[in-house]
Formats: sequence, structure tokens, C-alpha cells
Amino acid sequence: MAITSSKPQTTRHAVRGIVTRADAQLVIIDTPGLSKPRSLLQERLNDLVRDTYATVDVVAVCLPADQMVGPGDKYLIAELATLTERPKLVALATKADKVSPDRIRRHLLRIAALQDQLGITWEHIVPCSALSGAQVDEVADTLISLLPAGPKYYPAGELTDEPEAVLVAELIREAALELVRDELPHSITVEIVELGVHDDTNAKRPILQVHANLIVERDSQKHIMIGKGGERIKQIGTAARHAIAALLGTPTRLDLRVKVVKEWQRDPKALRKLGFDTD
Ligand SMILES: Nc1nc2c(ncn2[C@@H]2O[C@H](COP(=O)(O)OP(=O)(O)OP(=O)(O)O)[C@@H](O)[C@H]2O)c(=O)[nH]1
Ligand SMILES: [Mg+2]
Repeated sequence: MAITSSKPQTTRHAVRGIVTRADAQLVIIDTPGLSKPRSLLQERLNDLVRDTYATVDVVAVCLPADQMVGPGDKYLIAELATLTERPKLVALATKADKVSPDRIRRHLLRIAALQDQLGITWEHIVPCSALSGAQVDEVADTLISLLPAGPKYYPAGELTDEPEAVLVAELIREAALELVRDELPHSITVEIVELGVHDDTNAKRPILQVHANLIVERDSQKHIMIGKGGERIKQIGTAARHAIAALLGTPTRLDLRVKVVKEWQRDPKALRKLGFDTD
């Protein structure tokens, strides 16, 4: 349900994914990371993360096996330890497919050592890989074993409660992130101008019509996004259109334009308009 990319700060919303099984329903919330606020956007994201921590039963901290446990990870875990209503903590040693069993073992030991260093307790430490699927079921079992009994919040078959417009905007951003480099990813956001289903008499099935703006912060970035002869924006549009059609199961027509909203990450009004209001 949540988009992924090789660029930092990919997740900017608290996206819910719902897993319904015979014995339980697991609502997984993907949040942004907690980081040093360098913009109003980052402050808003940190507020969102803290609000989410306060409302969940368990926090699973992802610590990729191919990277050292860094100062950012330690900061985040130490923050979790200061919460008054402390959620239970699980460590996930992710990307297990990328390293040798020996390296995994050492990674697990370092994760275990964080308990004494930071004054926390891991209920479980689970190595896993989203790519190969190894131990993904164990992750679900582990999380479910830590949940209190409660109502089933969503009907079976529901995979997320994200509005369609948000999913579509995120898929467009995912396509854009894959096709840019360096600092630009931070500056990109997507605004849906119009989203509707059209019954085209010539088409056999209804068509999803999307009109969206790919927003950047500066004129120079606009030129990069458009690319030579419009090449890059065309590539982004094609990739996004396929992804949207695949997720929603509807043939899609996408009208995508690049727009500059000067310094939107620092502008309270722009942030509100672009859906980053935490109130
Ligand atoms: N090899 C491998 N790569 C993975 C695995 N899980 C995620 N990745 C890759 O790691 C990169 C980062 O994944 P994200 O899901 O965007 O990471 P994140 O922790 O949510 O990061 P932010 O949203 O930016 O805070 C992407 O390129 C993924 O394809 C895995 O299990 N194995
Ligand atoms: Mg993410």
C-alpha cells in the first residue's frame, strides 16, 4: 500500500495496510522516519510520527541488515523510550536477503545490545526480507501475538483506508522519485486536480481520468522534471499510469503537468493545501 524508493524520505503519510486473517486483523501503519527538522514539512512529519506512536499497540522498528545501526536509529528508539504510554517494541532486521547469515547474526547481536544501551526491551527481534518474502508471515504472527483483543475495525477484503486520490498521488510521486537524482526527491510532491471515471462510449470499460500536478520548489527543478523535449515527464507519466491502472484495475488516462510552488516545504499555507496539516 505504501510506495517505496531508493531515495530518502519516501514515506510522508501515515499509510494504513490491513491484513485480515481467520484469527486476527492487523492494521499496519507505515510512518515517515523521525528526523532532525530542517523544514516546516519535516516538523509536521515528526508530529505525525509522534501522534502515531501514541495511538498504536506495537512499534516495529526496521533496522536494515545491510547497514550499521546508526545515530538516527538510536535517536528514534530513545524517543520511543520516553513515551508515557509506551507501545511494545519489536525490532525487524530487514533486507536479510542482502547479507550473509554470519552478518545477520552480528546484526542481531547489535540490535539486542541496544536494550542495555538505550534502556528499552524488545519483545522480539525478527530477521526478515520484504524482497524474498522470508519470515514475512512470522512478522505478522509476532505482531498479532502482541495485540490486545479488540474489535475488527475493517471489513474483510479491505486493504487500506487511504482515499483513492492519495494512492494515485503517491504512485505518481513514486514514479517521479525513480527518475530523478540527488536533492530533488525532497522537493517533489503531487497534487491531484481532478480524478473521475469517464464512460467513454468508444471504450469497452470506463476510464479513470486523472489530472495531476507534479510540484517542485524552484524553476530550475521544473526544467529537470520536464527534461529535454519533455522526455522525463513523459516517462514519469507512463510509469505512473501503468502503476495506477494495475492497482485500481481501471484503464487510466493521466494528464500530468509540472508546477512550481516556491519553497512549499517551508510555507504553512502551501503545506496545508498540499495535505500536510497535522491539526
Ligand atoms: N534487497 C532488499 N531491498 C529492500 C527490502 N525492503 C526494501 N528494500 C528496498 O529498500 C529501499 C527503501 O525502501 P523504503 O520502503 O522506501 O524504505 P523506508 O524505510 O520506508 O524509507 P523512507 O520512507 O524513505 O523513510 C527501496 O529501494 C526498497 O526497494 C528487502 O527486503 N530487500
Ligand atoms: Mg517508507
